[in-house]
Amino acid sequence: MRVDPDHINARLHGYTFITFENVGANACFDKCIRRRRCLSFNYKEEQRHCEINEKNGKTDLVEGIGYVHVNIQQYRNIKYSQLLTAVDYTQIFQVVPMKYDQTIFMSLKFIVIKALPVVVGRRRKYGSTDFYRGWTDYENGFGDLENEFWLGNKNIHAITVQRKYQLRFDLEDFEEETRYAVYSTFNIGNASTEYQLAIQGYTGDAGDAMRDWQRSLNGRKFSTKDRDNDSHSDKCAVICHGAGWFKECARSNMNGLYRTNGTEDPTTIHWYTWHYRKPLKRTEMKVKPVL
Ligand SMILES: [Ca+2]
Repeated sequence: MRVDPDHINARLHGYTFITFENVGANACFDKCIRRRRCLSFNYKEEQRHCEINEKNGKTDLVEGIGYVHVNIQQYRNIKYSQLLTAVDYTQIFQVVPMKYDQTIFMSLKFIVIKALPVVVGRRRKYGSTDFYRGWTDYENGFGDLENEFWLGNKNIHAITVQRKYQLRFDLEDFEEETRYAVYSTFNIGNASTEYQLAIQGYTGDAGDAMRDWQRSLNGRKFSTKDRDNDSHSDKCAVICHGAGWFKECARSNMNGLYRTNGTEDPTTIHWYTWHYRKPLKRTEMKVKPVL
C-alpha cells in the first residue's frame, strides 16, 4: 500500500501535540495512527522530523519547505486483507500490530514518500492465536491474516533469498515509550539448514537483543518445542514458551506469551536490553529491501 502526501511543502500549523525527532516516515505514520487524537501529521524527511496534529489539514496549512502533510483518517479503517491485495503478497513478511482502542493497529500501512515499502509478514492481535507450536506449523505458517499469523519459515526463506533485506524491530512498552533495532543484514536459509538465521549489523536504541548472553544469534538454526537446535542443555523454545533462533537461549522473545502485567518472566514477549524480561505492549518486526 502506498501513502502519498496530501500536501507537499506544506505543514499544518498550530495543532501539533507531540513532536518526534529522528524518526522515519513509517514511524511518523505509526505514531499518528496509533493515537486517536491524531488526525494528521507533518513530516520533514531531511531532518527526520515528525509532528503529529490534533486537527486535519483542510485549513490552517502553511508553507513548509521540505515538509509533507498527511491526513490520517482515510487510513484508519482499511482492513488488512484489503492491504494485502494492494501489495505483492510474496513480499509480505513481518508485522505485529497491536490492538489499540478496539481497533486493530495496522503497521502494514506503509508510508512511501521516497523509500521502498516496508515488507511485513508476522502479525499478532495479541492473545487470539497460540504461538506455542511445533516445527511444522512454524515451517508452513499459521494463524489468519485478519488476526495473528506466522507467515512460515519456508516462505520467509523464499522471500529473503531473493535479495538483500534489512530487519527492523519496533518496540513499545506500556508507557508508550518506543525503541527500535535495525539489522542491516537479514535472511534465513532453506529447510535443509533448518532455517538458519543470518543477522548482522545492529544499529538502534533498543540494544542488540538478538543474542544470547555472549554471542550473536547469527548462524543459529530455528528451534521449536519439538525441534531443539539450541545449545542450551534444555529446550529454549520450552523455556521461552515460544519458538525462534536460540543459542544459550536469547535475550529477546518475540513469539512468547502476551502479558499485560509488568512481571519479569522468560516466557513473555520481551527485549532484554531495554526492559529485561518485562512484557512489551507491542512489537513489530519488518523487513525491507536494501537498495
Ligand atoms: Ca537444547
